[in-house]
Amino acid sequence: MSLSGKDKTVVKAFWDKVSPKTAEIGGEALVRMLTAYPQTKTYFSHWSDLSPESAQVKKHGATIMGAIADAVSKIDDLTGGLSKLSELHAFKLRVDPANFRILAHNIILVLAMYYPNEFTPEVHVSVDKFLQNLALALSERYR
Ligand code: HNI
Repeated sequence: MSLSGKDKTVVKAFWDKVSPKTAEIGGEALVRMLTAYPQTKTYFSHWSDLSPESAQVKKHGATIMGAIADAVSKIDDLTGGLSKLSELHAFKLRVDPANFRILAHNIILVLAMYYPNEFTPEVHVSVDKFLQNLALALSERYR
């Protein structure tokens, strides 16, 4: 399921549109992942507050969205572009890669909430493909 030229154009344009709100979107997506998929909390057990109000969680949501914005700029080579981050999640953080798809799902959900008009079915399919490719690239160094 590789990204077509059109997918890339759609993703880049949509990411330009959401860029002013990415910190907020990332925070909301991470809070929702930790709440609705509580098994994901184990990786953040060293944090003092994992509640929906947690400043630490919100800040990390912004960090993740920063990394995704960077991935958009490397959309032609996600595997190479995300190799360092994949290595970190595989060997240091030891995050089960199934969780990348869970986070991707939550990001899609929040994008649809924040941009009910702009997040058309056409944008949805391209962003979904992009995030699945990103999850795959992040899983690359596990094997
Ligand atoms: Ni993830 C740290 C990016 C999914 C658990 N993660 C990071 C950092 C970035 C990042 C950037 C900071 C790295 C650094 O300090 O150098 N993470 C991403 C991206 C995705 C992702 C782009 C997928 C879209 N991470 C996940 C998922 C989990 C996860 C799904 C667990 C469920 N990440 C972590 C943990 C840390 C982390 C744990 C370390 C947090 C800390 O500061 O202690």
